[in-house]
Amino acid sequence: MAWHDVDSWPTVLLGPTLTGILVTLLVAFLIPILLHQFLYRARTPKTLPTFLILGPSGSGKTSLFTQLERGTPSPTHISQVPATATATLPPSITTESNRYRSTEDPTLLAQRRITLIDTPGHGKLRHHALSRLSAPPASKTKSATVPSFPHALVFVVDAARLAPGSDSLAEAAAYLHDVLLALQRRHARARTSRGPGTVPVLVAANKMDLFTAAPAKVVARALEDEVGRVRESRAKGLLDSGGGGEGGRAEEDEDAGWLGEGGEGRFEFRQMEEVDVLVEVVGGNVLGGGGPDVQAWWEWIGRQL
Ligand SMILES: Nc1nc2c(ncn2[C@@H]2O[C@H](COP(=O)(O)OP(=O)(O)O)[C@@H](O)[C@H]2O)c(=O)[nH]1
Ligand SMILES: [Mg+2]
Repeated sequence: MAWHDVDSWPTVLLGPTLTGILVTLLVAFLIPILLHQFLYRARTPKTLPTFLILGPSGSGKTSLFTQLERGTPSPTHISQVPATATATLPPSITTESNRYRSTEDPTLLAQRRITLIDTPGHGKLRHHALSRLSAPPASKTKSATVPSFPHALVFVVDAARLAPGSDSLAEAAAYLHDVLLALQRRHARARTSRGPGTVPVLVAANKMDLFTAAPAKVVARALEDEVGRVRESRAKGLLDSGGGGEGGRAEEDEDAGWLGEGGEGRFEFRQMEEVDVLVEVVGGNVLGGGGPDVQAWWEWIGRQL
């Protein structure tokens, strides 16, 4: 039977028959629905972008975590294990990828949610945070329970306790140095020439409500100076213990590393841009008589989405 015969199936479909009409209707209505389903699935991320909160003990990480989650800081306790929560961006914040979208757009709402992870700051518990910095990204880890590399980092410091020469400054800088070095190593390990992608790091200079708090610019300088001192002393320590032997050198090349490659003199956060780590120091406060001031931090979070 040829296709142009009166009773062949193309002729039947094109003719004014009930089957033809039904098939046409089905196709006309199903295709847009299926297409929408397909595109929507592909565009909606399965996991929310993760913001990892770290920093020394007492800097205000848990206060910030609850403030961003609930809009109010709650009484905090000493954190022993990482805590996870979902937060929604306040309406006043525009995300970078949705700058030109109408605020009425329903897809906007789905993209305004983030996952926050609060980590313990105590020296012995920092592995919780640091282990995530060498983890594969969320898109590669199948299970949600396995720690994955975060979308961005929030390093909280107490801006009122960063006086030059103080122990608290030394502690904050040593932790920050280790975090930045972990990110630099991750970049060096990447097999593709494009690298593992940029990592935004917010240094949240907290407790700006206290009159002893230094402004963000001063906090940035103090941290840069002290991180520079940490990298000097780490390099010296390695040379001393390396002993100049063959084994010592090989180990040094693999495991050590000078933070901010290339930069020999003063350490600056800008040197981290070479390894796609973008550090920004922004001031604010979670508590305080005048109420919390976390708007600038929310704006930074919005710029990373
Ligand atoms: N004045 C002031 N105190 C704060 C601020 N944020 C946190 N704190 C206090 O700092 C202390 C440590 O806070 P916490 O969130 O437990 O720090 P964490 O150890 O980093 O989790 C608590 O007593 C908080 O009340 C702030 O913005 N201003
Ligand atoms: Mg805490």
